[in-house]
Amino acid sequence: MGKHAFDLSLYLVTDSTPEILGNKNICHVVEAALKGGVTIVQYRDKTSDTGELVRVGRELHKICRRFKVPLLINDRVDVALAVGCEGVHIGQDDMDYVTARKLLGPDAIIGVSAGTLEEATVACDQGADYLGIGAIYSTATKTNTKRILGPEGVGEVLRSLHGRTAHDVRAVGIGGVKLSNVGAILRGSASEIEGSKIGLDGIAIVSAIMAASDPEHAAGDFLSAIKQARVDI
Ligand code: TZP
Ligand code: MG
Repeated sequence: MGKHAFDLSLYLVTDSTPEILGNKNICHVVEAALKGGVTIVQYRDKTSDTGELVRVGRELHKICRRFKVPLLINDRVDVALAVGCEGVHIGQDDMDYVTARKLLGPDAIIGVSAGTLEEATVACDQGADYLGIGAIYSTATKTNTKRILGPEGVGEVLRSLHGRTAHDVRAVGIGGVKLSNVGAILRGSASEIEGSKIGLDGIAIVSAIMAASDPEHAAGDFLSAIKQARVDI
């Protein structure tokens, strides 16, 4: 899978906590979400030990490959290497981008979390393949978020990045995304500068899919809402 072919439209971030996953099997939930149309998956698990991360990561990778969807690992470059998946997603407190790139090589997908324009600019200049910008709204899934940007704040980061860095980086928004606010997020963060459209390439979701009673249906609804919002922009 060529790294430049990846589609950020509907980005699923997993969660293994009982509050969100309940007693469901993570692989079943991810497979259902893939059937519903998720375009990229990040295995995010802050509690399992390394052995478990590698075991579950390999299972998830097998499933994602059947759907030709890339799998990224949150935080852990070593686990991504052990799983042999498409890449990682790193935050500001994780291994730095340059070292991660050295370890993973040019073909890996490396995404970086950015909560401010400064963080976004650095990640972009270093060559991150995409940015995860957030939090858009406050969320019980991650309570240590530094800033709540709102759709307008996300739009401001995207506009300020435009033309400031060597290449146009792609971006997803994350934090508090629900079916009822997808349209507002995509429209509220979109703008146009000198004829070029500036906006999010997709949205990243944890609980609204991972905790859904029917993750396939939930993912399908999100994909339709994203497509509809794109028509409107
Ligand atoms: N980073 C910023 S907010 C967030 C992460 C991982 C959690 C988003 O979770 P949810 O359930 O989609 O609001
Ligand atoms: Mg992290």
